[in-house]
Amino acid sequence: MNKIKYSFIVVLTVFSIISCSKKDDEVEIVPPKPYDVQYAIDKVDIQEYLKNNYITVDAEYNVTVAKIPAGGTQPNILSYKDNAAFPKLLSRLVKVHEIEYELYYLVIREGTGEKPMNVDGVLAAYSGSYLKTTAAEGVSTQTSTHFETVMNPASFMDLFGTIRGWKEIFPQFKTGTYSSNADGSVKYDNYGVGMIFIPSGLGYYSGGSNSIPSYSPLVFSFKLYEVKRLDHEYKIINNQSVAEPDGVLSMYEDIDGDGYVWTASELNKGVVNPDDTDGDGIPDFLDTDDDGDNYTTKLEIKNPATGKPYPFDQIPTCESGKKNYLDKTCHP
Ligand SMILES: [Ca+2]
Ligand SMILES: [Ca+2]
Ligand SMILES: [Ca+2]
Ligand SMILES: [Ca+2]
Repeated sequence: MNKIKYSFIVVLTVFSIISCSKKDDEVEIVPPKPYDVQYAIDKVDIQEYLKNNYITVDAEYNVTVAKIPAGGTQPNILSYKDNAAFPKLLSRLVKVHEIEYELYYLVIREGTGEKPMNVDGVLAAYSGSYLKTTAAEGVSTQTSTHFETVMNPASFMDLFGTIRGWKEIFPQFKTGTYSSNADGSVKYDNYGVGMIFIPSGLGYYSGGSNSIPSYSPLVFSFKLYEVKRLDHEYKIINNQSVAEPDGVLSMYEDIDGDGYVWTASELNKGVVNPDDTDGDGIPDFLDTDDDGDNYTTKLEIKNPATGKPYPFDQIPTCESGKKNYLDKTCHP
């Protein structure tokens, strides 16, 4: 889990470096490889992986991946491409880094509950591996190295702080149903189960992360248990991000309603951000003044019943079984 969160910390650090003026003692950094060059390599490696491996899914929806042995008749993962039934291998086009990625994901089960958007909190079990392909004397060998498994997630992860591959694919799945175990713990059923096959440009890229080497394509299997709606505005104080929510949940700041909101750096150059009302380069979900009239959104949103702005810190008490959120309403 820490590894996934790490990318957000890195992003914030990069922001703070960029915002400082250039200093004489600036260290020289080896420039990362061009994204198009690395993607061409990763694309081939991921295709190889999809061709050479098969999955088994147990009764608890745990996914195991194994190499098809010589002469083996197991269906490879690629054989599920656009399958009518599940598992179904699909892909999303991701336009970033001035190129277009085809991001593959496998739907093992869609789920029956609610979909997160790409900046919601998710409670998810997952297992991750990275791929490495080496060529020696004309023979190419592909290895998959497991780096982390979280079977019983204890806390929500904000997808905003995760790698791009996660942000793109989790919104394609739904949560499921809940019941109580005899010991009082929550039992999850009918939740979404899937896999993602992530080119390094949509993962940790040149930086790697902990045990994950730079330029590694990543493979995750996951189960989506719960979604938590979040409110994201923040300000930077002493290089730390400090929450400054405007009271409008990020899901309601998705102006074009496509289920995704992006920062300027997550879009190709010249693309107009459909979720940036005043066009100042800061999308509404991070903008404390969405319409750019110099009055903060927080003080502008009105209670439809009274026509007056909400007292911001006043969070309603919700009936049992519902949670209150910063948009001042109660949700199941
Ligand atoms: Ca907000
Ligand atoms: Ca959107
Ligand atoms: Ca804006
Ligand atoms: Ca305003």
